[in-house]
Amino acid sequence: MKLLEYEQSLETPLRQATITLLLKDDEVLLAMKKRGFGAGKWNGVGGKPNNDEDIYSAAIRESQEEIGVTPLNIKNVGILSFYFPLVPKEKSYDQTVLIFTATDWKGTPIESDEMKPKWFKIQDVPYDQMWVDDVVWMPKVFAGALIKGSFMFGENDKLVEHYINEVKSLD
Ligand code: 6OG
Repeated sequence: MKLLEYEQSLETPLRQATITLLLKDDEVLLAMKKRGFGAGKWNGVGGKPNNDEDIYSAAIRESQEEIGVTPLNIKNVGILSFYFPLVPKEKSYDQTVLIFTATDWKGTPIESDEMKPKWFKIQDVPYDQMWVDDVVWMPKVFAGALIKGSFMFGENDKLVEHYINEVKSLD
Protein backbone atom coordinates (compact mmCIF):
# COMPACT_ATOMS: atom_id res chain seq x y z
CA MET A 1 0.00 0.00 0.00
CA LYS A 2 1.20 3.51 -0.74
CA LEU A 3 2.05 5.84 2.13
CA LEU A 4 -0.59 8.48 1.38
CA GLU A 5 -3.25 5.81 0.93
CA TYR A 6 -2.30 4.21 4.27
CA GLU A 7 -2.25 7.59 6.02
CA GLN A 8 -5.70 8.46 4.71
CA SER A 9 -7.09 5.06 5.72
CA LEU A 10 -6.34 5.62 9.42
CA GLU A 11 -9.53 6.32 11.32
CA THR A 12 -8.19 7.56 14.64
CA PRO A 13 -5.19 9.75 15.43
CA LEU A 14 -2.06 7.74 16.17
CA ARG A 15 -0.65 7.29 19.60
CA GLN A 16 1.83 10.09 20.36
CA ALA A 17 5.39 9.75 21.57
CA THR A 18 8.36 12.06 22.10
CA ILE A 19 12.02 12.27 21.15
CA THR A 20 14.17 14.91 22.86
CA LEU A 21 17.63 15.85 21.60
CA LEU A 22 19.92 17.76 23.96
CA LEU A 23 22.17 20.11 21.98
CA LYS A 24 25.44 21.61 23.20
CA ASP A 25 27.76 23.50 20.80
CA ASP A 26 28.41 21.07 17.92
CA GLU A 27 27.28 18.01 19.89
CA VAL A 28 24.06 16.08 20.44
CA LEU A 29 23.19 13.73 23.26
CA LEU A 30 21.92 10.38 22.01
CA ALA A 31 21.22 7.34 24.13
CA MET A 32 21.48 3.62 23.43
CA LYS A 33 18.07 1.99 23.96
CA LYS A 34 18.69 -1.06 26.14
CA ARG A 35 15.25 -2.69 26.00
CA GLY A 36 11.84 -2.59 24.32
CA PHE A 37 10.99 -0.89 21.02
CA GLY A 38 14.17 0.14 19.16
CA ALA A 39 16.51 -1.76 21.52
CA GLY A 40 20.13 -1.74 20.28
CA LYS A 41 19.72 1.59 18.48
CA TRP A 42 20.96 5.09 19.36
CA ASN A 43 18.11 7.60 19.59
CA GLY A 44 17.02 10.72 21.38
CA VAL A 45 15.41 10.12 24.76
CA GLY A 46 11.65 9.81 24.94
CA GLY A 47 8.57 7.70 25.13
CA LYS A 48 4.81 7.87 25.42
CA PRO A 49 2.65 10.11 27.63
CA ASN A 50 0.88 8.56 30.61
CA ASN A 51 -2.94 8.79 30.52
CA ASP A 52 -3.83 12.49 30.15
CA GLU A 53 -0.29 13.81 30.59
CA ASP A 54 0.46 16.57 28.04
CA ILE A 55 3.17 15.87 25.50
CA TYR A 56 5.64 18.49 26.84
CA SER A 57 5.41 17.05 30.37
CA ALA A 58 5.90 13.59 28.92
CA ALA A 59 9.07 14.69 27.10
CA ILE A 60 10.49 16.16 30.33
CA ARG A 61 9.53 13.14 32.46
CA GLU A 62 10.99 10.66 29.97
CA SER A 63 14.27 12.56 29.96
CA GLN A 64 14.34 12.51 33.78
CA GLU A 65 13.55 8.79 33.90
CA GLU A 66 15.87 7.69 31.10
CA ILE A 67 18.99 9.84 31.65
CA GLY A 68 18.40 11.77 34.90
CA VAL A 69 18.23 15.16 33.18
CA THR A 70 15.49 17.82 33.36
CA PRO A 71 15.34 19.80 30.09
CA LEU A 72 14.53 23.46 30.84
CA ASN A 73 13.67 24.95 27.44
CA ILE A 74 12.30 22.22 25.21
CA LYS A 75 11.21 23.36 21.78
CA ASN A 76 9.03 21.33 19.42
CA VAL A 77 10.92 21.18 16.12
CA GLY A 78 9.25 18.30 14.33
CA ILE A 79 6.18 16.13 13.95
CA LEU A 80 6.89 12.76 12.36
CA SER A 81 4.55 9.82 11.81
CA PHE A 82 5.88 6.28 11.56
CA TYR A 83 3.81 3.55 9.91
CA PHE A 84 4.28 -0.21 10.02
CA PRO A 85 1.45 -1.58 7.87
CA LEU A 86 2.79 -5.15 8.13
CA VAL A 87 2.71 -5.16 11.96
CA PRO A 88 -0.57 -6.03 13.71
CA LYS A 89 -2.28 -2.83 14.96
CA GLU A 90 -2.42 -4.04 18.59
CA LYS A 91 1.37 -3.87 18.79
CA SER A 92 1.06 -0.06 18.46
CA TYR A 93 4.18 0.35 16.34
CA ASP A 94 2.42 3.13 14.39
CA GLN A 95 3.00 6.39 16.22
CA THR A 96 3.31 10.13 15.78
CA VAL A 97 6.49 11.35 17.39
CA LEU A 98 6.97 14.98 18.45
CA ILE A 99 10.62 15.94 18.18
CA PHE A 100 11.97 18.34 20.79
CA THR A 101 15.34 20.02 21.25
CA ALA A 102 16.77 21.51 24.44
CA THR A 103 19.86 23.65 24.96
CA ASP A 104 19.41 24.06 28.74
CA TRP A 105 18.86 21.38 31.36
CA LYS A 106 19.39 20.51 34.98
CA GLY A 107 21.52 17.49 35.90
CA THR A 108 24.21 15.41 34.24
CA PRO A 109 23.23 12.58 31.88
CA ILE A 110 23.50 9.19 33.59
CA GLU A 111 22.76 5.65 32.47
CA SER A 112 19.46 4.08 33.52
CA ASP A 113 18.17 0.55 33.00
CA GLU A 114 16.48 1.82 29.82
CA MET A 115 19.12 3.99 28.14
CA LYS A 116 22.85 4.67 28.06
CA PRO A 117 23.58 8.30 27.06
CA LYS A 118 26.55 9.55 25.06
CA TRP A 119 27.55 12.85 23.45
CA PHE A 120 28.29 12.77 19.71
CA LYS A 121 29.71 15.43 17.44
CA ILE A 122 26.95 16.29 14.96
CA GLN A 123 29.18 15.10 12.09
CA ASP A 124 29.80 11.76 13.86
CA VAL A 125 26.20 10.74 14.60
CA PRO A 126 26.14 6.92 14.08
CA TYR A 127 23.25 6.75 11.60
CA ASP A 128 24.16 3.15 10.73
CA GLN A 129 23.21 2.18 14.32
CA MET A 130 19.94 4.11 14.38
CA TRP A 131 16.44 3.89 12.95
CA VAL A 132 16.76 4.30 9.16
CA ASP A 133 14.54 7.40 9.20
CA ASP A 134 16.98 9.31 11.38
CA VAL A 135 19.48 10.09 8.62
CA VAL A 136 16.63 11.71 6.68
CA TRP A 137 15.29 14.07 9.34
CA MET A 138 17.91 14.55 12.05
CA PRO A 139 20.33 16.63 9.92
CA LYS A 140 17.44 19.00 9.18
CA VAL A 141 16.86 19.46 12.91
CA PHE A 142 20.59 20.07 13.46
CA ALA A 143 20.38 22.73 10.72
CA GLY A 144 17.57 24.47 12.64
CA ALA A 145 14.61 23.53 10.44
CA LEU A 146 11.07 22.79 11.60
CA ILE A 147 9.93 19.56 9.96
CA LYS A 148 6.83 17.52 9.27
CA GLY A 149 6.91 14.11 7.66
CA SER A 150 5.82 10.51 7.44
CA PHE A 151 7.76 7.28 7.08
CA MET A 152 6.45 3.85 6.12
CA PHE A 153 8.38 0.71 7.03
CA GLY A 154 8.28 -2.74 5.45
CA GLU A 155 9.94 -6.07 6.17
CA ASN A 156 12.87 -5.99 8.60
CA ASP A 157 12.12 -2.34 9.43
CA LYS A 158 13.26 -1.24 5.95
CA LEU A 159 12.10 2.21 4.90
CA VAL A 160 9.79 1.75 1.92
CA GLU A 161 8.42 5.26 1.43
CA HIS A 162 8.61 8.65 3.09
CA TYR A 163 8.01 12.33 2.65
CA ILE A 164 9.40 15.19 4.69
CA ASN A 165 8.79 18.93 4.52
CA GLU A 166 10.44 21.89 6.14
CA VAL A 167 7.65 24.13 7.43
CA LYS A 168 7.40 27.68 8.80
CA SER A 169 5.37 26.63 11.84
CA LEU A 170 4.22 23.36 13.41
CA ASP A 171 0.70 24.61 14.31
P1 6OG B 1 8.73 3.52 24.07
O1 6OG B 1 7.87 2.57 23.28
O2 6OG B 1 10.08 3.00 24.42
O3 6OG B 1 8.97 4.76 23.09
N1 6OG B 1 10.51 6.02 18.03
C1 6OG B 1 11.31 6.22 16.97
N2 6OG B 1 12.44 6.90 16.88
C2 6OG B 1 13.03 6.97 15.65
N3 6OG B 1 14.16 7.68 15.55
N4 6OG B 1 12.52 6.36 14.57
C3 6OG B 1 11.37 5.66 14.64
O4 6OG B 1 10.94 5.09 13.51
C4 6OG B 1 10.71 5.57 15.88
N5 6OG B 1 9.55 5.01 16.33
C5 6OG B 1 9.46 5.28 17.64
C6 6OG B 1 9.76 7.30 20.06
C7 6OG B 1 9.48 4.58 21.80
C8 6OG B 1 10.56 5.60 21.53
O5 6OG B 1 11.03 5.36 20.20
C9 6OG B 1 10.83 6.50 19.39
C10 6OG B 1 10.06 7.05 21.53
O6 6OG B 1 11.11 7.90 21.96
C11 6OG B 1 10.18 3.97 13.50
O7 6OG B 1 7.99 4.16 25.21
